[in-house]
Amino acid sequence: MLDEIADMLDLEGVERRFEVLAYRKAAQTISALQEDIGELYKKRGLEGLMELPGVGKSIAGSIEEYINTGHMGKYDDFKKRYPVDFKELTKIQGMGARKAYKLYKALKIRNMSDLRKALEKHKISKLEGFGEQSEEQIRKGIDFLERSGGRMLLGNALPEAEAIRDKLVASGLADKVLICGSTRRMRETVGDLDILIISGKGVKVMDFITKMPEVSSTIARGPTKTSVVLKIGLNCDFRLVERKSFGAAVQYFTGNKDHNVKVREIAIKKKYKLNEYGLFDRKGKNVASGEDEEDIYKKLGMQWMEPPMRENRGEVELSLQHKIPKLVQLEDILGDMHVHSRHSGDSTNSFEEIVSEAKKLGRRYAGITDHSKSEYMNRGLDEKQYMKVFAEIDKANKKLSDFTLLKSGEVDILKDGSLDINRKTLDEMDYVLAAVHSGLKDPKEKMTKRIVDALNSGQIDILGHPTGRLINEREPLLADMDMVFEAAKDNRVAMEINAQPSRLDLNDENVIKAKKYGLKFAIDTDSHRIGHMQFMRYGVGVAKRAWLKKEDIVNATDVGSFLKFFKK
Ligand code: DGT
Ligand code: CA
Ligand code: CA
Repeated sequence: MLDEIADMLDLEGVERRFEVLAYRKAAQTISALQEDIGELYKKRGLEGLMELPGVGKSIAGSIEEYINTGHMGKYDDFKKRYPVDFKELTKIQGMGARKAYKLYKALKIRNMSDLRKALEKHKISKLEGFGEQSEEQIRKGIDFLERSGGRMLLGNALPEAEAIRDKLVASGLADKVLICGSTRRMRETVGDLDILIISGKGVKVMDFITKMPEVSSTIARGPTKTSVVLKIGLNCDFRLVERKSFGAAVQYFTGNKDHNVKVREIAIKKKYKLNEYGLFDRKGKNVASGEDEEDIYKKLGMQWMEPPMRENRGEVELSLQHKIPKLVQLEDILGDMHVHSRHSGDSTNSFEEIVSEAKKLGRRYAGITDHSKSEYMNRGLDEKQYMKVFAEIDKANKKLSDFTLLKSGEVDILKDGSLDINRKTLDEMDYVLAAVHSGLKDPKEKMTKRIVDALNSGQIDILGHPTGRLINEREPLLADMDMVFEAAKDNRVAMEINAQPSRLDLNDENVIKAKKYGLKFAIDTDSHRIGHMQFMRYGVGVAKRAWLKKEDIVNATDVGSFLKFFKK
């Protein structure tokens, strides 16, 4: 609601730009809170709200009003003047609140269904300031939105699945609970959750599930399968499995389907029958009747592999030859090369907090990568400010015995392929992380040249979130990735696997491609909050899906070897 108020304030004209910023900032703060804002208010009242960064008296009052009454007067007033579903419409790429409001004024479009009708009648192309191309862009935007339809980010689905699993285990009703499906394979988005359970108390387990606070409604309930809709907007299938079938069920429901089809063909060739109940020989005896799926693979003469590999991308063939690589593990990651600190605008982390959290997670070094000056919205740093931060890093390091902070920056690659920080300052960095942040829709040739020129400058060590995509929100930038990878190889630049759940950039497919060029990778959390440092596992998931080994990862070594890699 606060974000939408900001959108509507923005329509009122430039005089209100400071209010727009205030509402945006407050919305950002609240969405990043670890704690539920209602809880915080219950505990600490209006005072507590006003202590949140960017939340002043007036906004705190609105929040209080909303918590107590379910309404926000300010929001309702604005809505009367701008009766448009901005939240829905601005999900369309390239559709800002301003454009949506123009469509409302001209064609009375209030929501998606109005917009679709207008598109059908080609009304938009005839509007002043819109035209054919603009109409086509809106149509494409809607298509993209639909394509992503209903798939939730792994970063939202996995913690929910784990919370449910933990509650089932804690209830004492289930002997074993395992999350399978695309979640176990660490796919970047998840269509639904698949949870397998062993329990001697089937009826009670199903009762427990349908009454969980996470569940909003029950789709179907049977003795061995219950399907529910979760409040977070995801479906979840629960299956009760007998102990003697558990291994087979885990293998089956982990998938993916194409992998399963291949494995079943191998079973048939070896005169077995494989299904979710077991691996049966000609006499109908289950020869892999354990809780462990590894047995199924073993009996078929195959080597077991981690679930992220199971996408039918050659892993079955490799497994038959017993050549499955030893994949990189979360514990192998000793450094985090992309961490923001409170020195630039969009983070609140202090060095102390970063070090203490990183240590807790088993890491031994971290690179501080505050934004550079072109990111003025985020109070990016100029040369002088970087030097000050570096001095502070030196000071902090003197006090640390078992941890190293590294000097870096998330330096902007400008439109002409140059970096927005001068050479002298870049030379002071332990390594340089650079990224594109603007003009993401530029044509392919222009974008390719921009990135390749930047890589050829010889000043970059890690290319941050190389495609700029935001899953379900923003398409990747257009660049010839073969040319990018080629240039990266020539200049010894590592590709980032950005572990933010909405980025996962590079994605698995691009990592597979980059690996063919012999490139190395940095798996980074891009943390803007301390809690983000735990996102590392999603980046490792991408790496596993691309079959990466420890040797492929520049930050899966000690700090000395990490730095040596970039000595040019
Ligand atoms: P999702 O939910 O779209 O993110 O992807 P999955 O992989 O979780 O797919 P889901 O939930 O439809 O089914 C879970 C697993 O069950 C799937 O990965 C493999 C297995 N499975 C589902 N349908 C079939 C099928 O028709 N044949 C075979 N062999 N396996 C299937
Ligand atoms: Ca699923
Ligand atoms: Ca399913």
